[in-house]
Amino acid sequence: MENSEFAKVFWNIAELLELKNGNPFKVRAYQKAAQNIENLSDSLAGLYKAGGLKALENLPGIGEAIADHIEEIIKTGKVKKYESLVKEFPKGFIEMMQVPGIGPKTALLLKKKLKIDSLAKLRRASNKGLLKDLPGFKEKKIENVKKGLELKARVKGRFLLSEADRYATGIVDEMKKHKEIDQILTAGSYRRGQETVGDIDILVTSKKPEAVMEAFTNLPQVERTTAKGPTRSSVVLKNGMQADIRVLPPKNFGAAAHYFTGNKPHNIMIRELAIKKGLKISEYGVMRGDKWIAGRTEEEVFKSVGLPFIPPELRQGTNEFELAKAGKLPKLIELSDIRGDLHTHSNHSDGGNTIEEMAAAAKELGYEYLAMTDHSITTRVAGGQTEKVLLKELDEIDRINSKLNGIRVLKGAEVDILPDGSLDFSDEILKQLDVVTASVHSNFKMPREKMTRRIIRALQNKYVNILSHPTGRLINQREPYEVDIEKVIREAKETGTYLEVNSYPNRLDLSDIHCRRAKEEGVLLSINTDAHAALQLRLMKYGIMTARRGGIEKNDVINTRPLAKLLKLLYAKR
Ligand code: DGT
Ligand code: CA
Ligand code: CA
Ligand code: ZN
Repeated sequence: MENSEFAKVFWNIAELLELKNGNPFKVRAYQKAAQNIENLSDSLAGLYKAGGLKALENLPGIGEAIADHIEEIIKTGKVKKYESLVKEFPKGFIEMMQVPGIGPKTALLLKKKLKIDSLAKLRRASNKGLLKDLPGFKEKKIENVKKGLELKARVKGRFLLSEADRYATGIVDEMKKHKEIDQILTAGSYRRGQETVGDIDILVTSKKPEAVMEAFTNLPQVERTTAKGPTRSSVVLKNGMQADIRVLPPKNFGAAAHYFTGNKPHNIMIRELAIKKGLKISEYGVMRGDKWIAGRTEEEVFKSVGLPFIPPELRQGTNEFELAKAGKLPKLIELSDIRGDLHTHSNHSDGGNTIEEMAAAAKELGYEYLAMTDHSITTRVAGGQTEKVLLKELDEIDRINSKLNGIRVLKGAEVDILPDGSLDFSDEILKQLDVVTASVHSNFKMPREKMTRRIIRALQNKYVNILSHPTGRLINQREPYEVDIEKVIREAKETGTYLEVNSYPNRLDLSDIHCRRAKEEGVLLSINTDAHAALQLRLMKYGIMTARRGGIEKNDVINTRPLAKLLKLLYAKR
């Protein structure tokens, strides 16, 4: 049983309780549990096996009740509470509710008037134009339902990078235990660091392919095997994701690694380049006529067409060949360049750990600094704090800093950008902080102009250092709010505000494309985790992958600077 499966049960329980107008604290508790579980790097089942209920209860956001549910799922595969909740709703209701833009009222109306109780039926009705006859279905509403259906169709079968990572890493670790395996590599969109991954592509060299196939199809992560051959197999994993494996002779490994890393347009471009040089590149190697001339390593493949190694994240079939030819490939930022995290939460707002625990975890990662940016007043649901409470937190940070060695906790806050663009902490308070990140957490559905003006006004505040998760999108869940990101980028440049790359796996916001735009405009970035628990500080790698796809280098990112330089950059706006 995978973490994502547990999380899904709790998301669903939260949703159903919310529909019943259940206790909002309970709803929040289930959501929090689900979110924390999704972002856990250890497996829940493993933790339970090693430490029982106690180990579960020690996790952030997991109380006794939820730990019991987890145990129940492990032992019986289901949760009674959830099953009985589901029974309280009409058939198809829950499926409909999963379409963004459809709430409970709409779902009931659709059922009553048009007998719609499945996505397929909804799609048909929408295509036939039947929705417009329903009471309250104006153009805007119909548009929203259509968009929801589209989003639903698009995300089908794509998984968050973090989920692919958890499986890929688990599988590779497990496979490495087998002595028959020499080289192993996960290729495909996962290796390119794409924000979502369709399936996992694994390549192996081995003298005993059959043994490898045996090991692969018997992995604990495997739900069922869909194809098993002497050198190729496909399986469906426990979360429904497909994984393919290929065993190759060492002679072909580099060429295959290159081919299966893709992407497809990149592959087509390199093949055309090869043809111009009288060569042929395939997944088996580089050929001149009938003669195999290269393919053991990816470097060899690139070299055969006169190019340096192009990092996987840049293999997008855009301008990477031009850059490579001109010797202008960026030297991409690496995880080890990061010296601290500038957006994190403690139990002063909705985080699961104390400031001290967060600081200890940051120190363990080798960081020099960690900004505590707990929520301000407006985000009440997230435990936002009043100014008075914040002042107490600042005192606590002073106390902690006087005890700590080798790491400095920076005073910060994540302030809400209110609908009119003002902030919910006064400048009097903000000026006492080292780091202020500002973000939109409410009123997402504003017209584009108004939202753009709202954000720009916040950037103009001289205490705001960072705009957090600038577009508000939630991958596979929510479209970004309507905002003129070009204008925001220019205003960031104008005001000396930094833009965040939020590493939370369902945010990755700024996206790779927007990172690239920001760099072109000379705007510096801050790659942060938005960690709500100490373990989540490790999410940084996903922000790094996203930035790398955007061609970002060490110097483009403020939190690669040593503390003194960072502070200078943070205070430069005042
Ligand atoms: P995904 O799995 O949808 O997230 O994306 P990828 O990029 O991992 O795509 P996948 O798994 O279908 O194939 C892995 C790589 O194999 C792909 O990035 C490029 C290569 N490839 C697959 N099909 C073709 C093809 O028809 N032509 C070329 N040139 N390359 C292909
Ligand atoms: Ca793939
Ligand atoms: Ca594949
Ligand atoms: Zn945050």
